[in-house]
Amino acid sequence: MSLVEINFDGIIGPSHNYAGLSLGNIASANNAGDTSFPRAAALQGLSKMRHNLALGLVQGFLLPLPRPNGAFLSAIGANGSEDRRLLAAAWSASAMWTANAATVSPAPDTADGRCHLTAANLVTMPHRSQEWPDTVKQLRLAFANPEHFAVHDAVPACFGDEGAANHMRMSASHGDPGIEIFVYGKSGGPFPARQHEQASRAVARLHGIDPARTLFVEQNPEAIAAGAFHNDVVAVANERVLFTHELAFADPEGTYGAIRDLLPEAEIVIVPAAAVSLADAIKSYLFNAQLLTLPSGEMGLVIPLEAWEHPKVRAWLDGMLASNGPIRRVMPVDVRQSMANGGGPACLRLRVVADPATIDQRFLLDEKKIARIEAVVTEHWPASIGADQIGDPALAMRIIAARQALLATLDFAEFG
Ligand code: SUG
Repeated sequence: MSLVEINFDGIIGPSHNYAGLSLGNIASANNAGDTSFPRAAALQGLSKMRHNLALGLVQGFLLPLPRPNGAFLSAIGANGSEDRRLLAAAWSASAMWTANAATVSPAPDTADGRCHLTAANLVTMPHRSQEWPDTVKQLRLAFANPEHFAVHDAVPACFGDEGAANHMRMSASHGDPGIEIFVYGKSGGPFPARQHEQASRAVARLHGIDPARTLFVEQNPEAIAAGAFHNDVVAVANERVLFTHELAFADPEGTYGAIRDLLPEAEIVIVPAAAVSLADAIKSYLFNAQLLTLPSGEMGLVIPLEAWEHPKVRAWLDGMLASNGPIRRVMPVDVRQSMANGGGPACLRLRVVADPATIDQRFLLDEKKIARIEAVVTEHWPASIGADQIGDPALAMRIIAARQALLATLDFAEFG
C-alpha cells in the first residue's frame, strides 16, 4: 500500500456571498455587504486544483452542501424575514473551507492502523455550525472502506472544534509515523477562541494516537486578537518542516523544543515580526499556504497572490528562496474571491494521507473531471450575488439547480 498526501479541496458553492458573519475574521468583516462572484470564485478554486494536479500531486474534492438550508431556519423557528444574518447563514457557502471539515490522523499514527477522521462541529459561528451533519455524510462515503478508515461524528457542541485548521502533523515523510500538534485558544480576548482544548483532546483520544507523540499547544492570544481565528492563518507544517510566524504560539520556544524532542529532524522556519508583522501576515495570508512535498522531493509553498504582492512579505520570500532553506519553490495562486472571506489556499483543502485506491474514486480528480466541473460552473453558477439578493426565491431555485447539475455530472445521486 502506498500512502500519499491527498488534498481534498472544497468546490466553492453557487451561493458564495459576503455577509460578514465571522467575528474575528478581518477579511469577512471588511468585505461585508460586497457583491460576490460565485462563478469566478468556483473557477478560481478549480484552477488551484488544476495547478496542484499538474505538479504531479493527487487531488480530490468535497461537494458544496445544500443551500439555502431551510432546515437550519426551521430549527430556530425562522423563515428568513426576521434577521438578515440568520438568512445569510442559511445561504452560506462556507463549507468550501474544507480545512475546517474534519481533523485527520493518518493510519501510521493510530493504534488500530486506520486513518481516523472526526468531523468538526464548528459551533462558534452559527453559519458554520450547520455544516457537519452534511459533511460527515460525504466523509462516510469518500472514506467508506472500514479496513482503512474510521469516520467519527463531531465531538459534543460544548467543546468548539474547527478541525484540521488547528492541527498540524509532522513526520519524516507522509507515510512514516508522525507527531500530531493540536493548537487551541483560550477565551478572554476581543474575538472568540474557536478551538477548545477539550475538543482537541477528545479528537486525539477518538483517533487513538499515541499520547507520547501528541502535543497540545496554546495559540498566542495576541495572534487571535490580531485576526488569526485559526492557527493555519499563522503556521503550516508539512513532513519535517514547520513554517511559522514567531508570534503564532503562546510559548514559542517551548513549542519548538517539544517538537524537536519528538522529531529530531524537524526544521522550523520562523518568520520574525520584525520582517513581517502579525498584521501583515494576517492581511497577506502568507502562512495560509499549502506546503507541499513535490514529486522531486523538494518542498513548494502555494501562497495567495495577496502574499506575493505584499512588498514586505515578498522581500522575506525572496530572501528565503535565496537561502538554503527547506522550502525551494513559491507558487502564487489567485483565490481572491475566497480570500475576501478570509479563506486562503490552505483553508480550501483538507489533507488526508492514504492510499488513493482505498477512497471512493468519485472524490478524486483528473484533468477531464476538472474540465467537466468547470463547464457546469460556467453554465449554472450565478455570476454575482449582491447583498440585497440574499433570500431572493428565484435565486434560491437557481442555486439549488446549480448544485443538482453538479451532482448529476459527478454521479452523486445519493446527495440529490
Ligand atoms: O470560518 N469565513 C471562514 C473562513 C475559514 C477559513 N478557514 C481556515 N482558516 N482554515 C470562517 O471564518 C466568512 C463567511 C461570511 O462572512 O459570509 C467565513 O465563514
